[in-house]
This record gives sequence, C-alpha cells and structure tokens, in this order.
Amino acid sequence: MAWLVLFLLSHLWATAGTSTQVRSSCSVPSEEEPWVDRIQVLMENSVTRSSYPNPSILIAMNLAGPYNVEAQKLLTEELVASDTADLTMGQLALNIMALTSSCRDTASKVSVLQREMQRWTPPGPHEEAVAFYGPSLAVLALCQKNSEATLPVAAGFAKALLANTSPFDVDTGAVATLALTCMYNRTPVGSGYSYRTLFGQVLKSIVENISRRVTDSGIIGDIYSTGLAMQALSVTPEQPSKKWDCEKTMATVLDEIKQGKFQNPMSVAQILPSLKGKTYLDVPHVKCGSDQVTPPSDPIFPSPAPTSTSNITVMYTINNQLRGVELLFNVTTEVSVKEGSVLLVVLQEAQRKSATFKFETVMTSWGLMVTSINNIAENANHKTYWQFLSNGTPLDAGVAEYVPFNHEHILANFTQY
Ligand code: B12
Repeated sequence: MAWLVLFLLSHLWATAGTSTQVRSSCSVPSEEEPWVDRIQVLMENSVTRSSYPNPSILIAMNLAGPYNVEAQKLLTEELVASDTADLTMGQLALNIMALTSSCRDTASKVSVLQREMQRWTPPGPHEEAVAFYGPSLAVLALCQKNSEATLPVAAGFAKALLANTSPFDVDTGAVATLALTCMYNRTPVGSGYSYRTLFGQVLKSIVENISRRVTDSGIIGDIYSTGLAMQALSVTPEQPSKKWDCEKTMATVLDEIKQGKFQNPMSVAQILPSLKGKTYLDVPHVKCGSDQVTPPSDPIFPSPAPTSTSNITVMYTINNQLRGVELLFNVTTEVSVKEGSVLLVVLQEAQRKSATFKFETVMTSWGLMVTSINNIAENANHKTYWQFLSNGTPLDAGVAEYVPFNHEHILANFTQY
C-alpha cells in the first residue's frame, strides 16, 4: 500500500506544473512589432566574443526566438566554458537557466547551487529586500530542475520573505513571485498541502505589493522593473485585489521604447520576454533547434544621437558622511562637457581636473558600475555603495547610460542599502 501512495505522489510531482498555470497577458499590436524587433536586434548584436557573457541575454534570446543564431551559439559556448567558481548564487542560477534554455546539460552546476542553497542563511526581518534577489533566482532555477528536492529550501525562503519588514522592492518581488509560482504550480494539491498554502500566502502578499506599485501610466515600480513585474503578474496564481491593466502597461512600455529608454542590452533582456508573451517559467519548455526565426526585414536602428558642438555645464558633488568610514568629505566641482554626453564623461572630466574626484568602475551585466570614489570603495559586507542622485532623486540608470542636462546638479552619495 505504502509503495502505491509513494508511486502516486511521485507521479503527481512529475506531472504537476504546466496544467495549473494561470496566464493573464496581453500582446504587442502587430504594427508595433518592428519596435520590439529593433531592441531585440540591438540586444543580440551586443554579444561579442570578448564581452562579458551575460546569461540574461541568452535567456531572453531563447525565449523570444533568436534572430542572430551566431550570437546565440557564441553566448551558449561562452557560458558552457565559463568558470562558475567565482559566481554568486544569483549568477549561477541565471547561468543554469540560460544553459537550460539552450538545452545544454546543467547537472553539475545544479548540484553546486543546491548545496549553496542548503547552506544559505535566510536574511533577517530587517535586512534589505534586495538581499532576496539572488536567492529568488536560485529557488526559480532549482524549482525548474527538481522542485521536490527544492521544497524545504523554498519553504525557508518563503517564510523569511513573509517575515521581512524592510521596504518592498519591485524587481526582487517580481523574481520571488516567479520562483514561488514555480514551486506552487509544481506542488501537487494532494501532497504537502501546507507548503502549497504557504507559497500561496506569500504570493498573495507580494503580488499585493507589486500591484500597489502600478502607477497611473501603467509602469510598475520604475520603467526598468516593469518587465519582470509584468512576468510576475501574468503568471501568479494569486490575483491582486485591484485588477492589473496589462494593455495599459504594454502601451506605456512601447512608448518608452520609442523614447529610446531601452538602449542597454540588459534592460532589453529583462523586458523582451514580456513583450513576446513569455516568462522565465517558460525556460524549461524552450524547443531547441527548431526552425530558425527569419530576421526582421526592416530592423529600424536607433538613429545616432545628433553630434552636438555646444557644451553644457554640470555641477558634480561627491559626498561621504557615513559614520565609521574615515575620510569625511563633501566636495563640489563644475564641469563642462559636450551636450548629450553620458554621466561617465562628467566623472572623467572631474577626475582630470582634480585627484579628489578619482573613481573606479567594474563591468557588470548592466554595464559599468562605480565602485569607488576618492578612494572610498563600496563594500558588500557593510552594504555600502555609491548612489547617484539628481536634485535629490536617485537616477534610474547608471553612469554609462544617464545623460545629464545643462545646469543639472548630480550628487554621488556614499550610503547603505
Ligand atoms: C541589488 C541591486 C543593487 C545593489 C547591488 C549590490 C548588491 N550587493 O546587491 C545596489 C544597491 C548597490 C545597487 C545600486 C544601483 N542600482 Co541597482 N539593482 C539591484 C537589483 C535589485 C538586483 C541586481 C542583482 O542582484 N542581480 C542579480 C545578479 C545575479 O546579477 P549581477 O549581474 O551579478 O548583478 C549585479 C549588477 O546588477 C550590479 N548592479 C546593480 N545595480 C546596478 C546598476 C547599474 C547601473 C549597474 C551598471 C550595475 C548594477 O550589482 C549586482 C550585484 O553585484 C537590480 C534589479 C534588476 N532588475 O536587475 C537593480 C538595478 C540593476 N539597479 C539599478 C540602478 C539604477 C542602480 C543605481 C544606478 C541607483 C542609483 N541611483 O545610484 C545604483 C548603481 C550606482 C553605481 N554605483 O554605479 C537599475 C538599473 C537600470 C538601468 N537602466 O541601468 C535596476 C534595474 C533597478 C531598477 N528597476 O531601476 N543596485
């Protein structure tokens, strides 16, 4: 008798998943599709041999159907060959999903991630919400590989999320929703009933929070969290009390694409699945080697920014008032740069004028991140970083993307998250 129960349960685990998925989505009107093609081509063309292999780009490409098959092959091979020893838990999870979307073997990487998650200490109730971003990716990747074995880890993750009291972060909430929806869908109703209830309860709470961040224009959080949030709201089994207007969000995202807000390949990687009616939950179902998608016949490329000869003036302040960090300072300089220059050029010009404005960067999936200014370096253990603000409002893009306007006052503030 016991074996029969066991057999039935394992059968339920094996079959649970796709049938229970709820979908509330909307699609890009056909006349707007060239805009989507344009950013997909931009993202795919950013893949070069020497560059940083970005798994999010491979996931997006495979979910959308790649136009540039050479780029798809190159990125896959680079990720297969890459050394995973130095990766964070979130990066390893993205690598696993990327290789899964290219139908490559991930068994050894999955074992490493499983072990890391078993050793993982959940963040405390007051720890910042973004501390759950990497672990959310890990639960999502492990759920797709072996949801039954992931159950205890996912339950610990869900309880810690529910107990967390720090301000809600839309990007993190969105990835957590995808992870817990995967677990919820794959936990059969007959088994582990309390687990399913727990996942449902946490999903309800996160989805309400995401729903509260939907603005009048339909943007969810900010423009760069909207893609992940759309994925979350389109798959969650727990609907928010206020119905989400997917069409409105889609229309605003398309407007922002036309305004040139999606020039960073990583920003495209995070919005593209939603524009193609896909989510990260579709990663295990990608069909590899299927017919090549014909590249768009008329990819409209962004017109190059007009080369301006006039200069603008930008005020630039660097500020470190964090107690416990030696070398307090608050220094301002005024620099003149070509109109249309990105903020990085302002930083370079300030550094050229004075050694006090010396800065350092590292390459990341989103591009160059400023890690140190005036010899004060960010420190993940102390949760310190250089935040960039314009007239008191945090910038929504990094220094290599943000274009300051004339007489703008940019502040780089050493602070904690
Ligand atoms: C966590 C996080 C941070 C943390 C990263 C450190 C940490 N230990 O976790 C902190 C708080 C430091 C941070 C800072 C900033 N962030 Co941030 N961050 C995120 C978040 C929520 C998750 C990133 C992550 O863990 N990814 C998973 C791991 C596995 O991938 P990864 O490639 O290894 O992740 C690294 C990079 O993402 C990098 N990073 C994080 N933020 C940014 C921002 C920029 C511009 C760059 C170049 C790199 C970068 O740090 C991560 C950890 O090492 C994302 C949300 C998202 N949708 O991606 C936003 C996000 C990437 N950040 C964003 C922004 C705007 C910033 C800031 C510019 C904010 C500001 N006004 O100062 C600063 C960077 C300033 C600088 N010094 O150059 C935007 C980027 C949008 C864009 N078009 O560029 C995002 C998408 C949030 C959003 N929805 O607007 N961030």
